[in-house]
Amino acid sequence: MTAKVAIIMGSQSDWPTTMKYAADTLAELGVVYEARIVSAHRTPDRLYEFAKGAKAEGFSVIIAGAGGAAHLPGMTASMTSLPVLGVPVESHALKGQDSLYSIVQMPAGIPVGTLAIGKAGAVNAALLAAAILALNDKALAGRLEAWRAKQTAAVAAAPRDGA
Ligand code: RP5
Repeated sequence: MTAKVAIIMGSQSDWPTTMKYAADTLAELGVVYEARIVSAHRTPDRLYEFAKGAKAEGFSVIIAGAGGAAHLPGMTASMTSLPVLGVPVESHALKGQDSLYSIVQMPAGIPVGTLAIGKAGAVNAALLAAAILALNDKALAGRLEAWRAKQTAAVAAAPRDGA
């Protein structure tokens, strides 16, 4: 089956800490994805080829995660009209605030849907990507509702020690 969601990241180092959680969440929802390393700084030609060809490859949504001077989501969005969801990776020096500011302050005209720093942002990017796809996929819409219901059911009514 063709992957509908592309997960791209600036470095291998973004995968275990952050972007893997986007992939895991999509897998839980039965959404086919493809994960690739595409660096705006180190592999600019790869970025160009990916972004220009993403629609023709069959992708519907792009999740782009990067840290530090995080140009990947914005540069990707500049070269495709597919929805781009940006995940700021938590950096060592500035705890991801640099990543967040790099991604979130896009000038008017080229949108990047920016999520929270780190794991939470990666998980939510996947949930948003699934919600976008679910607009035209009833079965996925059902799985997404079930995922949310399971999460709700897992919240205890009261706190306990050692949990
Ligand atoms: C960014 O630089 C990557 O997205 C990563 O978050 C950060 C550091 O990359 P490495 O030096 O770990 O490869 O481009």
